[in-house]
Amino acid sequence: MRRMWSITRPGLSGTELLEVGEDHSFNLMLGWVVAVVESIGCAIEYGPTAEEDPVTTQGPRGHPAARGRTRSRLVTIAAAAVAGLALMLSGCGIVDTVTGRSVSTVDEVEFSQELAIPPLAEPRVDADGRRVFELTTQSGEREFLSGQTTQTWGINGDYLGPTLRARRGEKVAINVRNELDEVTTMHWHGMHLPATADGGPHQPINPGETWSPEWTIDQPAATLWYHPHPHGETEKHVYRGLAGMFILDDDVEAALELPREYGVDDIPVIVQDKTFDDDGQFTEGDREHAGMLGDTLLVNGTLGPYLEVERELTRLRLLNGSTARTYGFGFSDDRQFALIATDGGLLSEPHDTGRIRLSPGERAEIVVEMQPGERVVLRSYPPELGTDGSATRKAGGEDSFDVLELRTGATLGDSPPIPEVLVDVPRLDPSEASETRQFELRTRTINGQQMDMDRIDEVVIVGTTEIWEVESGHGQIHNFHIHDVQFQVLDIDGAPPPPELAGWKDTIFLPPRTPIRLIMRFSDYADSSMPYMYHCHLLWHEDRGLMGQFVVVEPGQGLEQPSLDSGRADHDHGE
Ligand SMILES: [Cu+2]
Repeated sequence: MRRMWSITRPGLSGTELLEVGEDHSFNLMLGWVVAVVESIGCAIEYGPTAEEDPVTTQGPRGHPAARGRTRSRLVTIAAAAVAGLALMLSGCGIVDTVTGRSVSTVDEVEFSQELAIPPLAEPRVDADGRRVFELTTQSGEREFLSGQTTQTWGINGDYLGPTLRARRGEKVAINVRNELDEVTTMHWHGMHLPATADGGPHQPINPGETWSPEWTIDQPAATLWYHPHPHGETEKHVYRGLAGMFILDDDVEAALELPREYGVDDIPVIVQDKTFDDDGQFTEGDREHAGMLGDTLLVNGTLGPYLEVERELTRLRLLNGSTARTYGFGFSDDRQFALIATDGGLLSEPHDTGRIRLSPGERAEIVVEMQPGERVVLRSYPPELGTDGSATRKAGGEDSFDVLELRTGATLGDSPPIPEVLVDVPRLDPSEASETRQFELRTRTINGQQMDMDRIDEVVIVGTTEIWEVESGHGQIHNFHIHDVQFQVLDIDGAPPPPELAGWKDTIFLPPRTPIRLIMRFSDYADSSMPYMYHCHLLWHEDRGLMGQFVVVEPGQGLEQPSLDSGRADHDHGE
């Protein structure tokens, strides 16, 4: 039996490889070596086999990663000692050592736990008509693995947080209390709102304190989410469990015949990858190009989940809540499904497809049809990353996972067919753009600069439309998230966007060296003293400096120096 779940770590550290990997010629050379070796058909297995290590028979739930790595290091040393000979004779050992190994949990997951549905938060309505939510960040523990207790963070609980829900036109107020021992923040990802309410690094919440932003919901129905955004620490805070879904409703969506009974035929699906150590704790710090890639999935915090489907049509609100991993979602029998919404809301019409790629932070609402007496698995197939050679493997581009099993009983409730037309998505007109800006992402920088809390990178005039050209300027993947606005994709390397990228988006995947033009309108909330963020949503990249700041100002308004120092922790980007 092959070890299917453990990532063989390279001999170099992730950081060292990242620096080497920045050199395109090295990547080309590596790609060439890999191609040659793969054409020879080498297959040296590293790590223990099931016969050698009984722990591995636990499949993807056993998490023998640490032992596998120890052995990998021994093998690495041995391989290095005979490097010259190995290269001449086969090359296999060296190549496998340098490039890592893909992960697959396909057909390995026991779907033994019912999918947890995050509870709907129950806000009170105050005298001013505001819907008031109470959130508390806290540490906790949970038994993900049978017999082992994992230390976690959560919101109003031990892991993840409740689903917030509000309607267009409503005023929301959210009290976020921080019961952690360190500074955090809470960002409303995808929300159009004042910069002071955004929950970025300039709104720190000190331990024991409460932060209380409020704003009026003024955007279409959508699947948004919330998560911390502390300067340099976002990866850790999200990875440990601080995140939740934020569903927006409106009259337009409500008038459509779509599945919308929460937890029945409208299901949140928050997908996160983890690696557990021998003690059942989340491992932190073992990173490849994209960041930390785990070998085990949690869905809504459930390991090995199944869902008892009750109706013919089920709406899945997919959220990639992972820190680094990009997924290629589809079903185990390759059935088609209807993509109905992306980050910022419904598409103009359903898009029938068999795959949807989601990079960290992206969402997709899909509707899947089931027959009575069926089982089908939501799977992540190797995502199309556009990378070459080893960069693909290092970014998780060869990995596949069984995510969630959908089961039906002997009968199913009726569902009306999905409407053929959904909503009007008015196209923003590039001829109306008053500004075009370029953003080139590299290993540690955007446009050659690392994030600086005290530097405003871009100044936008309120009420204007802009075009932002974003591109990964080297051989690795990134993505790009803009706070405050939903954007549209004008073109990708000059070509019009495919249907899945034709709707409202706030986060977009960036394949290597592929220019993507986005268009967006900054309609209101001018505030020259408080910036919004734009950044790579691969959270390790963000923490390392792939982030910048923009302010939205009134025409002719001067740029005030933001008062940015309250609660700010010193942070080293790791030069
Ligand atoms: Cu990045």
